[in-house]
This record gives sequence, structure tokens and C-alpha cells, in this order.
Amino acid sequence: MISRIDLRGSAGDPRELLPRAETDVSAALDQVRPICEDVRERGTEALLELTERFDGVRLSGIRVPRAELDSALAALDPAVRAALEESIERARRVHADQRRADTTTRVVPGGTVTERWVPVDRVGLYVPGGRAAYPSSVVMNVVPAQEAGVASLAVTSPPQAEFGGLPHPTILAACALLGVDEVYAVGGAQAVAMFAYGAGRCERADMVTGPGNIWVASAKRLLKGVIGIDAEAGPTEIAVLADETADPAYVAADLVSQAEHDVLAASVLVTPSTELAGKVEAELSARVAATRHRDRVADALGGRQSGIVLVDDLDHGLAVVDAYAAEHLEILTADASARAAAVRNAGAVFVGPYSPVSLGDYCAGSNHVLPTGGSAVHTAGLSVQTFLRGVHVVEYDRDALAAVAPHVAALAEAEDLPAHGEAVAARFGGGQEGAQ
Ligand code: HSO
Ligand code: ZN
Repeated sequence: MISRIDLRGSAGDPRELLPRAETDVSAALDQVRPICEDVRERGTEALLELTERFDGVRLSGIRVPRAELDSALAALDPAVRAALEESIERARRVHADQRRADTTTRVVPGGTVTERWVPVDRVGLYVPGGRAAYPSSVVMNVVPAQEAGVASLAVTSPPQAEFGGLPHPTILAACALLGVDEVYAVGGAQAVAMFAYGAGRCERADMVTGPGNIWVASAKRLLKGVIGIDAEAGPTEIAVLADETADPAYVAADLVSQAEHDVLAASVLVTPSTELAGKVEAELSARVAATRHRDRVADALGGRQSGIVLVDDLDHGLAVVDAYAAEHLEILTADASARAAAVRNAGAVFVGPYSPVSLGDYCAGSNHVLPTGGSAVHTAGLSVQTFLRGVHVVEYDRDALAAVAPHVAALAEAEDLPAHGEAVAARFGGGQEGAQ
């Protein structure tokens, strides 16, 4: 089952000892390139043909009619509807607080720089179908975009033969609840190309976000630049930093919860307590045997990306989890808040026994689209900020420009770009090099 990795007394790099699952996105580029080209050249026709080829569904059009969204919402289980509404409401509260006010800095008298936060105009959101059809991820992508003020938002999700060629009904219902009525039944690399180039009724978007399979990730990598993208999402990860005060049942339950996503999911316990390690192993055996997706969970926990890591003490443990930079990090120690405050690298931190990762997946108000694969060292999760651009607006008056003109001239000369200096000099009757 889950392996033990003993780092006690070792100062080695934990990143090498805790290998991560890898998916080779670049290997798919050659297959994805002609698909994207086809969509660019032939638009809707190409999308309909590719959908038939890859999804086995012959659509009459790519857009999901509004009536289908309404009927999916009407048919939604009331308990799921109430839960989605709660999730949306909490996420809205947190993300509304992320909005930024413009700032104006008076650099010198008569010279200001304003940073104006401008939302991206149009965003396309990719929602996977099949096993990973998560309405909660629709919430986590749409809410920050809406709170950022994105005016035009479209969702796409692969058509499912079992649902009459429509995307998964809970995805459609979540769109309806969120007030998104532009929804397409297109999946895979062709969906990313649809947003990048536009096709028929779908206008091109400025940015595409959302998780997806290897084809989607590969198309995002290929078309990045043509269209803005969010981070490439890898398999989910949970790290738990725990001491002997942690309840082994909670630790085991949380490790299993994220292992349920994928055989490549990583579940990692970091602890100085061999006693806790033993109890968690026992709890895991019982839980894995009883859980619905036991095969997948057992594969994930037994994979080389998962393990119970023994450390010298909690300071050592903190260094290990910081180096690992997990997508989700739980702190289950006696002094959990203080420990959590010292964490540098994690997508999101869950503090104390009553803040499990699955709360954050659905209903904490926090975002669950988080950096994986160690990218938490440089990247944050999805937020209002993802959909905003800080545009500098520069306004100097004559005196303020005159005062700094010699510095501009000196730097322009140092870079052998004299026309730069002359553009300033021209405002003060200055001549042009070489002019008569
Ligand atoms: N834990 C996943 C998100 C998710 N969980 C969706 C349940 N549904 C990645 O953060
Ligand atoms: Zn999850």
C-alpha cells in the first residue's frame, strides 16, 4: 500500500525523494496541431466533423440551446442545487473581496502613474466531460471571472452520447445557476481552437481557462499567445503536515479523498511521529477497502507519487512541505495556526482539524483551481486577479517632463537609441541629430 519514506537525519532535496506523476503534454503537440489548424480554416464545419470523430456524436450545431440549460436546472436534484447555491454564494463573498481599486501614484509634482485594473473582455471556460465532469469546477472558474467584471463568458464541454449529445446535465445546470447562457457542446483540443480563433456563432475569446485532458493541455500550450491561458493543471495533490496530536482517522480520510480523483493523484503525509504513521496506515487499510472507488484510490496511494514521509521534527517537516509545494497542504498540529503562518509554498493551506481539503473543494469560499506539480513556488490559484490586467496610465505635465528630460536622454544615448531622447527634446525646441 502506501510506502514510507524516511527523511530523518537527511538534508537531501525532498523533491527528488517524492517524485511527481508526469504527463507528457508536448508528445501530443503533433496530433493537436492539425486539429487546431482545421478549426482555424474551416470553423464550425471542422468542429462538427471532429466532434463526430472524437466524441461519436453528430451535432446539428455547436451551441447548446438556452432551453436545455433551463431544463437541466429544473431537473437538478434539489439538494445538489442548494449545495451549488451555497458554494456560489461563499465563493462570491471571497472573490468579491479580491477586487482591486485603481491606484494613482504621484511620482513627482505634475507626474502621475495610475494603475488601472481592467478585466479581460471575453473568456472561454473549458469543462471536462466523463469522469471529471465537476459542476464545482464551473463555479470555481466562473465566479472569479464574473467578480473581475469579465463581460463575455462562454463555457464549453464535450457532448456526451448518453445525454443525447449534450454536455453533462449538472454542468448545464451549474451554468444556468451562474447566469452563463453561452454554452457549447465541444470538447478536446478543438474546443481550445474554437476559443482561440472563433468559429461560427462562437466569437474568439481573449483567454481560455479550465482543466482538461492531455489534448486540451496540449492545445493550450500550442495556442498560448494566440489566446491567454491559465496554468496547466496536473493530477491533484494533498500533503498533510501532522504531529502526534492529529486524529489518524481524519488524516486517512483526507488522504483518501484526493486519491479518489485519479490513479496519478498524490497523497503525502509528513510527520515526525512514527506512532501517527502507524495509526494512519491502519486507518488507510480499513478506509480503502470500504471506499467506492477503492481500485483507483489504492493505485493512487500505492503509486510512487504518494507516501508517508518521516521527518525529524515539525521544523524539518515544514521545510519538506515547503520544498514539495503541494497543491493542497493541511496542517494538523498542536499549534496549527502558527505553523500555517510559516508556510511559504502551497496552492492553498487548510488549518486545523475542521478545515479538510474537501471543504475547500466545494464550500469554503476559497478557489479549488490551484497550482499543481510544484508550480506553487511561483504561481497562485485562480482568482479575480487571473482575469485582470493592471494597465499603467502615465500623465506628466510640461515641467515634470522637462525636469527628467536629461535622464531620458542619457539612458537613450547609453542604449544607442537617440530617437528616444529626441522625442522628449522635440517638446522643448530641441534639435534632431543630423538635421539641418
Ligand atoms: N480537488 C480538486 C477539485 C475538485 N474536487 C473538484 C472535487 N471536485 C482539485 O483541487
Ligand atoms: Zn477534490
